[in-house]
Order: sequence, then structure tokens, then C-alpha cells
Amino acid sequence: MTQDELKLVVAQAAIAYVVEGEIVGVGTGSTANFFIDELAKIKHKVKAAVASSEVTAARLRSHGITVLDLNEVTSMPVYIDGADEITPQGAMIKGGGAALTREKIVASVAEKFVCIADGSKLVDVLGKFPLPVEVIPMSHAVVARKLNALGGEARLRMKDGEPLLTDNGNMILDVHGMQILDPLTMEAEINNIVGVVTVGLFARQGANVCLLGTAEGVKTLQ
Ligand code: ABF
Repeated sequence: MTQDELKLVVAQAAIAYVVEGEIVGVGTGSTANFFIDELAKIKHKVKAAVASSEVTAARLRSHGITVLDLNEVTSMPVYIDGADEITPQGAMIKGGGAALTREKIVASVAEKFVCIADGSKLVDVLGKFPLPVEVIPMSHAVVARKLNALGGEARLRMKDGEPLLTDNGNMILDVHGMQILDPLTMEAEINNIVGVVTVGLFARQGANVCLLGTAEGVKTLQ
């Protein structure tokens, strides 16, 4: 199976976690896009969606799915999203798509986080994928120095020769060369750096369920 076929099968498997008549939280990225296209097929069964990025909101709307502002929502049973890396314990690196802050916020309202990923995302130790950190623009240099002091090499994410700006108008530092042996502690430590908006480590609230696409079929880790 190709990587896209693996993403499709986990997206299809995630539909079983959507609660009828309720609001569903929807992530960002190519795996989440497969999920959105599957969700469109049962859109009459869901009340509405909350999106973790402008791109996801546009894709949901293009399918005729109502997208609510998170401020109008007090609870949702499930948030479904991809990851860049995930451990068997459900700790994740996210933010390769630059949507980490909204992803973490929407996930925080959901009762359950269902991660959908192809098998290549499963790792024992997080950190081979550069760790994204969203920062206030005026702080990117000072935050980079502090991240480097933690043992990584922080690089400002660029797009078309300019620093990439998130949906929130902030910048992203990608931290290379980290071996994250204790994700919970590292998440707290990076969150405590002044100027950091969000770190793309999801350990305090990791995935409750991971649907992993493998050659042998969809494996459920929980
Ligand atoms: C989002 O999409 C991100 O947090 C993560 O960076 C990315 C995974 O992308 P893909 O599904 O395209 O591999 O969930």
C-alpha cells in the first residue's frame, strides 16, 4: 500500500469515532484531509465541526459542513487529527503543518483525541522530526537561543524567502537534533520560555487512541 492509501484507510477507520448528532473537532494536514473527505459522506449525521486551521475550515465548508467558532462550543466528544511522530504511549510531535496552536486548543476542548497516522509516524523516541515551536515574532531570536541551550538547533521556518506566518500571525522555530526522552517535562520546559506561544509536543494531553495504518491493516493503539 502507498502512504496515501494508508492515510485513507485510517481516515475511514476514524469515522467510527464520530459521535452522531454531535460536534467533531477536525485537524490539519494530508491525513486530516482524507478524514474530512470521509466525513463529508456522513455530514448529515454530525451537528457541525470545529477546525484547527483556516485551510481545514475551507475544506470542511467546501463539502457543506458547518464550521463553528470554538468560542461558541463548550464540549465535543472527539478531536481527530494527524501527527508528525507518535509514541506507543500517545505522546506526539505535531506542527509540521504550522497549525499546532489551534490544534492544541481545539484538542483541549475534546473528550477524546483520536490520532490518525500511517505507520511511518510511530517512533519509540520523539525528536527525529524537527520539533515545531510557535513564537511571538519579536521573540524568535531569544527563544531560539534558549532552545539551543536545551540541546537542539532551532531554525526559523521560511516560506518564499520570508519567515512563515501562522494563522495567528506568529512564527515557527523548528528544533532539530533533539532526543526527547521525557516528553512531559520537555513540553512544560519549552512552554515556560517567554515568547513561546505553543510547543508542538502533545504529551500532557496526548492521543487517547491512535489508528495506525500498516501493511497488515489498521492497528489501534490505546
Ligand atoms: C497535523 O498535520 C500536524 O500537527 C502534523 O504536523 C501534520 C501531519 O501531517 P500529515 O497528515 O500530512 O502527515 O496534524
